[in-house]
Amino acid sequence: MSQGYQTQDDQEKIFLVYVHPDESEDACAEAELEGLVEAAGGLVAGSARQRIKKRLRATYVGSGKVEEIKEAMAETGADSVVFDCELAGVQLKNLEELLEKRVFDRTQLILDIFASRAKTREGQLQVELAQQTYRLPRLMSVYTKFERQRGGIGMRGPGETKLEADRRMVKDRISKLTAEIEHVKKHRDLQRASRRNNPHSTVAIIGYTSAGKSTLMNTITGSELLADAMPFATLDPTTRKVDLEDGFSFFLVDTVGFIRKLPTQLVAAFRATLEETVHADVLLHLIDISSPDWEAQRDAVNETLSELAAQDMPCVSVFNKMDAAPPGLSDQLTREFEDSCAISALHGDGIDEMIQLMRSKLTGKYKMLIALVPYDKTQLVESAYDYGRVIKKDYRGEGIYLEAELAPEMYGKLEAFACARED
Ligand SMILES: Nc1nc2c(ncn2[C@@H]2O[C@H](COP(=O)(O)OP(=O)(O)OP(=O)(O)O)[C@@H](O)[C@H]2O)c(=O)[nH]1
Ligand SMILES: [Mg+2]
Repeated sequence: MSQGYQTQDDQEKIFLVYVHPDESEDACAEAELEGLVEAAGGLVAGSARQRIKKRLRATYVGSGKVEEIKEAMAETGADSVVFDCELAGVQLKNLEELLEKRVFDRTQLILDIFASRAKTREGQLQVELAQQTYRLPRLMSVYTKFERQRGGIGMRGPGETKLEADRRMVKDRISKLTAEIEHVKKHRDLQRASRRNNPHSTVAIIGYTSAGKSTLMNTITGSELLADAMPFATLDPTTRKVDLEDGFSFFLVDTVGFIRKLPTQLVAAFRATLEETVHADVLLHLIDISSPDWEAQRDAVNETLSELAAQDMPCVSVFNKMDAAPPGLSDQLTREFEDSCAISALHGDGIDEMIQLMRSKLTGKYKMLIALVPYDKTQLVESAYDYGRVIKKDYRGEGIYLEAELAPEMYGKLEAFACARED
């Protein structure tokens, strides 16, 4: 549990309602929702399951089910109820009236976790944008309920004007946030461009939340980022430079965790952050094979990658937590899947092989250059060692003869001096 100071007594008791159309998603979806509730500091009071074939406009689930949920909530002493879906404003309002408890949906739960975790200005802006975007179409229902509860002189009948004013306020706030995020994004683009001028490759660690991304980052770089079993421990992408013993260097980026059906508002708001992923040269997709749901989790990550149009990027599948996985599974998977390896980020096993595989993916992008570089550009020849592999270097009267495999950016800088291969 994240909030160590809370006792069981003051934790909010939350009742969970699962609404999947078929059984195939149950295990993954249910474990995930429980994890999210815990990450938000709540206590699971109980749960109900409804196979939803057709959502009802008024209450999402049928009236019989609403009654059943109400009874179960009374029995378990639940304070509130979360539905594992996205509810419309009118559904939230009706369900709250019928159940006489606070009702929220999966998106609100995730937004709540993000809001309490966001540390940097960028993270906070992104979460607020997602929250305001979620709020806008639901404003009316919030107000009708609010007004009815408070009542009293000066509070009666909000009327269209107040509602409209509130909508306008939220819209203004959304435009302001969007502009600020755009500003942050420009800064980020500049940073990325300056990294490009200094063309080490960028490797992004991606994966389902709690797959072990921050742990891997810590193991490789010796940093001390927060690594925790709770979902969404990492919200802000962190970049570190890694210098290997043989002189090869690259940037490693730790990213926000993905989950099943990441709410669209969050994908939109976190686009700037997630774009860090898209601009990487290679992805390390971490898959926690100690989880029985690893396949569904892997698919969820791939779906989000598609949304970002990043599904065809060079990618290594890294089966993590092999120390805690069923015996034999990691061997079987690495045999079955191309460009894959198995590691234990926690204990450091398999990391060297993973780096080799990652480098081979990078060198696939390298270009062969044969050049005669003038002596006033000696510095460029020296940098070639950092950004690729130098095969031959020879000091000649006319300049430095160079044969090397280079990252595209470095190739670009030396291309002007290309010459024919000597025999
Ligand atoms: N047994 C085992 N546990 C691991 C391994 N790698 C990570 N863990 C544990 O898994 C939990 C989650 O690790 P994190 O590194 O925070 O995961 P993450 O992918 O960064 O998670 P988010 O930032 O929330 O997306 C922690 O409790 C780690 O100690 C591993 O190789 N073996
Ligand atoms: Mg993390």
